[in-house]
Amino acid sequence: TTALKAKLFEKIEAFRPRTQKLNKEFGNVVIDSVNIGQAIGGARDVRCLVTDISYLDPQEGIRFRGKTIPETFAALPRKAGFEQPTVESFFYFLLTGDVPTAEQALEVEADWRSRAEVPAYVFDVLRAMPRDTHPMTMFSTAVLAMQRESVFAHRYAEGMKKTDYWDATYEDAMNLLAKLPHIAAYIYRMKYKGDTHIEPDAKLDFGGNFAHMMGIAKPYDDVSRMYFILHSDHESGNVSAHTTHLVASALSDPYYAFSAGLNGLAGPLHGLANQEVLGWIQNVMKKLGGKIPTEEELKAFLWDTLKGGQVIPGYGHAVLRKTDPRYTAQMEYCQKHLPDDPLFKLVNMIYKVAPGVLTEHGKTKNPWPNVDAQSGVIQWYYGVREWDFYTVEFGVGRALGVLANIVWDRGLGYAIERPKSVTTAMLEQWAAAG
Ligand code: FAM
Repeated sequence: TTALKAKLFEKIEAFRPRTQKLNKEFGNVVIDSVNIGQAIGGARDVRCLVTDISYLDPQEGIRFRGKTIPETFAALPRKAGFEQPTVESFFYFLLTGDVPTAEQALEVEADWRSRAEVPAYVFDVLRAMPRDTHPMTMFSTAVLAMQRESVFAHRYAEGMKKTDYWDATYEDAMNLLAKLPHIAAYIYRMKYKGDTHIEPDAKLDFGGNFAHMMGIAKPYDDVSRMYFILHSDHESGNVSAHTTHLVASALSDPYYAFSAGLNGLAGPLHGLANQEVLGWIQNVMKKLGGKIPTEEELKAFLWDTLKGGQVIPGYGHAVLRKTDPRYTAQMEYCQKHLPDDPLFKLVNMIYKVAPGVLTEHGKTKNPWPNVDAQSGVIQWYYGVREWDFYTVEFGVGRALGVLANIVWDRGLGYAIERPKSVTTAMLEQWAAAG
């Protein structure tokens, strides 16, 4: 067993009594009520999920384990020559709540390295799919195809004790995470780079190896580290996290659960928005014959989109009510590394114009940008111009959060999820009764 696993075991053991006490002694304490608007409107704001891994404040944005994004990046150790912390150090932090030492982060690196080999049949499965299949479909299929490797499923079939569920889930989560950069990069090179696969380099960390297998030079390794960390977790209620949690609650193993979560991430209102942002911008430029629009022209395009009944991708959020700090972190990266990039300038111009247009339009509760409004610019700049791939990268990052969450779900013994539904006639009766 590794030091990380031993520490996690200690943490889970120490935590369990808190959850058990709340459930047994305070189970009846009311923390929210639900109205008709919420029942019809996607359970918005209903407090009925628990996670200690991240918390999303509507004004401030995400905190990972109590730390804001700048605090997280400042706290984590860096390897010599890296501008960004490693994904491994971040995962240690996300899983345990403790900032790792440089040595502890290296142990995660070694652990993932030992689990990194992707079974050959995964590539066969990918190769059997039509090349114009969306890369998210390929990514999710590759994850699902590996379900036969599940330690959880095998041990469950052998009669594993409930208190060991977290252990088997942890093994699956670590095995999966270790393989995701290779699978994602393989899909990229197969689909878009003339089917030229680049073998992983065992010396490299998660982000560095991903950049290497994508075939993109420095500083794309640091870009990847930052990107994966920023996209990791956004508390429990978003579609990808909630889906992963829901499916895992049936004791479906992490392969089933994460594949399902990816399918949710593939929706245009969720993770696909980052590809939609680039598509929207390119469309604007095409209509202007390749020219960068003026603010007035941009305004007109925003209104055209809204009048056409479409959403402005990358703007609005179900919980956030201010500019997403994940947007800000990426904007600051751009200001430092690509201040004169025309696409970055255009995205900044949208930031100047879109909130006013959306406010005047008057529908959205949040006219400010989310993470997806900025992430594509960075990818584009470093040469990843096939924007339908962006959500796959989001998915690699999101795996860190959702898999850490389901390890803890099993550690704390969360129940199978089963909310109650009602009929429209019941809602009408309650409505009439006031
Ligand atoms: N452009 C146009 N209309 C918008 C809008 C936008 N960017 N954001 C919200 N609205 C509309 C929304 O469609 C709804 O209209 P109807 O009343 O006609 O149904 C109305 O404003 C009220 O919506 P809301 O309460 O402000 O937002 P929701 O909580 O229902 O939805 C989002 C949240 C994110 C789905 C929504 O803002 C949206 O569609 N944004 C564009 C897509 C996007 O960027 N998604 C990525 C979100 C991101 F953080 C992520 O998951 N990666």
